[in-house]
This record gives sequence, structure tokens and C-alpha cells, in this order.
Amino acid sequence: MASGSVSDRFISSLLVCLCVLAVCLGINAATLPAGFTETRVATGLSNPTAMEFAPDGRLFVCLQDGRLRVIKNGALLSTPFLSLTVDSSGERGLLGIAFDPNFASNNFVYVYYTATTSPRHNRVSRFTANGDVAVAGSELAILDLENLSATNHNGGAIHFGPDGKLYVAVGENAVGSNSQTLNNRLGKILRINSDGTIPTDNPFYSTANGNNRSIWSLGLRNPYTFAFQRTTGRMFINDVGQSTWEEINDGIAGSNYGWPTTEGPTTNPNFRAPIFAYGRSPSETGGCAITGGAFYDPVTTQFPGSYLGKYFFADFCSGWIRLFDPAEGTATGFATGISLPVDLTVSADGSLYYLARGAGAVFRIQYPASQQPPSITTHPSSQTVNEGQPATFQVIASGNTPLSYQWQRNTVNISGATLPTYTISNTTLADNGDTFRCVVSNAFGTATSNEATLTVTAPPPTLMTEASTDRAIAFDSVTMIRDPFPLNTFLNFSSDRRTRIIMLARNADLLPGENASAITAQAEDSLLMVYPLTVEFVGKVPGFDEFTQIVVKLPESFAGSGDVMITITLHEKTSNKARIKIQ
Ligand SMILES: [Ca+2]
Repeated sequence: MASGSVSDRFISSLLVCLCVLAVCLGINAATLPAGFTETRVATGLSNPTAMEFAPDGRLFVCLQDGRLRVIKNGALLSTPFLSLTVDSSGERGLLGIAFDPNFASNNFVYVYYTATTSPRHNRVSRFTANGDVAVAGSELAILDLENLSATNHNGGAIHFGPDGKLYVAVGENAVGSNSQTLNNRLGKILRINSDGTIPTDNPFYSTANGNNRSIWSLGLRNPYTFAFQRTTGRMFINDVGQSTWEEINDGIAGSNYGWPTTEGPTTNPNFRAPIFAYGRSPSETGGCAITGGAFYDPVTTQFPGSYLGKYFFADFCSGWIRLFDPAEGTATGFATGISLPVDLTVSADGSLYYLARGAGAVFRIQYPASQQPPSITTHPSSQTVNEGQPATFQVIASGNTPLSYQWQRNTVNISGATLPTYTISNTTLADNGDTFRCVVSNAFGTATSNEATLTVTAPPPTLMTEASTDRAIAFDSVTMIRDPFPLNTFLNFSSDRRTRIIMLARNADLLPGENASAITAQAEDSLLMVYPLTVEFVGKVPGFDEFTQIVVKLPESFAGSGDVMITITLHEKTSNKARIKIQ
């Protein structure tokens, strides 16, 4: 699959010896992240090249020698679905498989293989399934490619796209110039209808001739594997490099990926650079042949949520599977110690399968439900309470027990707040606007809840009255004598000589930056006439912090006598009515 220097690697006798040794020693298990487990699904698969799930859940595995094997209900069926006569020299052979989008009704299965007819060439044929075997004589060749010379760089992956078209990855047959011409189909991704005809909306339909109108993208060297993302239809093409770079390319119609002019990252405007590339070393992150790619986008998500939308890719030589994050453009490690991975696929139940050529086996990687990190099922709710009332926030989380909880206020841990609920027993205005969230942890990870906001509202201001009456506790601001008050007094040295009254209030605290204008006041006489009052001073009563003194001027246009009822308004909240007697 392979790059120039290692192109024949998997057929070298040395490698065969190593593989046999690995199998004999049982060196099969990959090293996986914590929480993941691995099961060997099937073994005894001699020189496998590719695999694909049938829509009914059976797993079909291509063997290079032409046999298409079926794994059904966890068992490798002894009778192959197909036993094709193929040329399996070098990297030739049975290399790809796809199921018709309407497989459930038409039973069509497509394969890519090297035909033995002379001259040798690669072919895509359609077969009709009858249960677990192909109907004898059902082969219909839908694509016969150019004659081959070298035995390597055949490509071979085939998949149906979200548009119902069959995409075919073809290598350049070790002739770099093939990749840049529209005069043959080597070194390309092709796009054809399921009957082999060519869609008229192909990007080079009007510029290429004949069968070459099937060309969908070019400039590829050996695209051994590619994948579509189930939910978005996005396509990634894995192009095996020669001596420097392995590529993941964004599959976009009409693109030229640069081979052989460029390999790996490029700024050449004529080419579409890979969205990710890796070199030869170190072996932990480097390799020599990208062979396998699968989006983690299953019908049922089994792995932790952080895997969703990521892309697994494997390297044949380094024996690892890494995880590419398309959003970030970066890759991280996932599995190591795999013997010659050649294909990856994600099943509907969210397991990752890999095909290990060296082990002759299919493995399934799972994330058992018994090892679930926390997941927030009910987030804390925002709350509005009156000052002084309690406020309680609650989070509900699933996941393996024991779960531990740590509440945060404004993203800072609250000391001792380690229960599923957090209560502030006596809220203050200082709590207003603070946010509260909870970090839930267990042995397998953490989850942070949404933030809930606490809104603390002040109760309405209260004018102080004598017990059990509405008579205000009020004083002449000059004489400190209580009511009844004269409307004017010569003792007041203001120009109007209007009497000023000190009233006392609770819950009338000004916020920082506010002054007396924050409070408005009015008087209402016995005829329900309303008179605005001028608020001249607001301040704390020294030594009695809970009380606010408010100085108002008696109503300017009020000329009568008798009682008036005073109210004050602060922060849109209006107080009780307090009675003041006027002489
Ligand atoms: Ca390239």
C-alpha cells in the first residue's frame, strides 16, 4: 500500500516471518486509552486488505487472494461470499468492497480487484448476494481501468457517497505523471453511477474525454483508503506518500492534490494541500503508509462525547491508530501496537474495528458502558430570590459511581461545596449576578454543568411607622420635634422656609454610585391629590446601619392641613404609605 521504499513491505519474507512470530507470540492486543477494551472478532484472515459492514451488520473482509469473507454474528463463516480469480502479485488483488445504498432490496455488492485478463488491470464489479454467498454468474463489470505495469499503487477503496454515487480510489501505478493528467484514471478519485455510467455533473465531464469523465479529483499517489462522514457527507482521502509525507486530504470535487509535483503540505495555489500530514518519525506520530480512516460519527455513540466528529486514521508501518480533530487540525494518539493495520471502520453501535494484516484478524475496540464518565443530565437552574431568602442549586449527573461534586461560584471552587446541591441560606445583594456551576468527576472523567445565575432582588423600602399604626416615625429636621408639622417654619433658613421632615426607612440602601436622586417621594392628601416631594438627603443613621434617614421637603403646592400619606420609591419598588400630620 505502501510508499516507494516500503512498497513491497507486506510481501517481504522478512515481514511475513515477523508477522508469523507476532501471531505465535500472541502479540495482538493493542495498547488503548484507559477505559477502552479490545476484542478479537475473527482470525485466520490471510493477507486481508479491506473490510466493510453490510447494512444488516455482517462484516465483509477482502483477502488479497480474491476471497471475500463474511463475519456474521461474531463468527467467520467458512464459506467465502466470493472467491474471485485475481492477480495478487505485489499490492494487487481484491482491494475494496462497498454495498449498494439499496442493498436491502437489490442485494448488490461491489468489489475492486485486479483482473487476470490480459493485459492486467483493476476492475470494479457488481455481484448479487443471496444470503451469505454471491449468486453464481451474477458478476457485472462496471469499471475496467487502465492496463497496469507495476504491481504497486493500485488504490482500491470504494464507497458510496451521500449522493448515491460510487467513489473509486485509484493509485497511479507507480507512474507519477498519471496523477496529473485527465487522459487516464490512474492517481484519481473516480465518481460513477452504480451501473458504471458517468454522472454528467462530474467536475471534468466537459473537459475530459470518454471514460476519463469519471475523474472526480486528481493528483493522488496511492489513495488506499478514504471515508465519508455519515452525518455530513464530508470525505477524507488518505493518500500514501512516497518518502516524506502521509496525507489526509479534504475530498472536494475537482481538487488536484498535487502529486507528483508536491508531497505533503504545500502553498502552491494550483493544488489543494492536505488538511493533515505526518512524516516518517518519530514512530509515535510518524509512519510510512496511511492505511485506514474512519469518522467517529456512528448511529449510536459509544465512545466518550469528545470522540464525536473526530477521524481515526492508521499507519501501516508504525502500527498505530491516531485521532484527527478536523476542527483543530491536530491529531492525538489513540492505539499502538497493532500489527500492520490496513483498514478502519466504525460500526453502527459505535465500536471501532480495525483490520490487522499482520495478525490476519479483525479487532473491535469498545468503550464499555460500565466505564462511563460523568454526564450532566439536569443542569442547575437560574434563580431569582429576595434578599435574605435562601437559594439552592442542584445538579444531576449520570456515570459510574462514585461521583464527586465541586460547586463553583464565578468559576472558582467554593470551599466545602461538594454535594449534588448547593445552598446559600441567606442571600445578599452582593450575591446578585453571580454564576454557579458544578464540576462532576469520577474515575473516567469530568463534566461541568451549565452556569446558573443567581438574581437577588431587594425587598421594597419600608417607611418606619409606630407599632400597629401607619403614623410615620418622622421628625422636623431642624427642631427634631415630631408631628404635627407646620408647612413653613422660620427656623428653616432655606429661602422657601418650607419645613423639612426626616423619615426613617428600611431596605432603602443606595447602591454604590447612587445619590439621593435614586429615591423619589410623594405625598397624597385626603382628597387623593398627589404632590411630589423633593428628596434632599439620604443617608445612614449613624450607629444604626439598618436604617436609612430620608429628608423630604413638605409639598410645595400643598396649602391645606390635615394628614398626608407619604410613599417613597427606590429601584422601582414603592414603600408602604406612612401618615404625616400637617398643622
Ligand atoms: Ca498531496
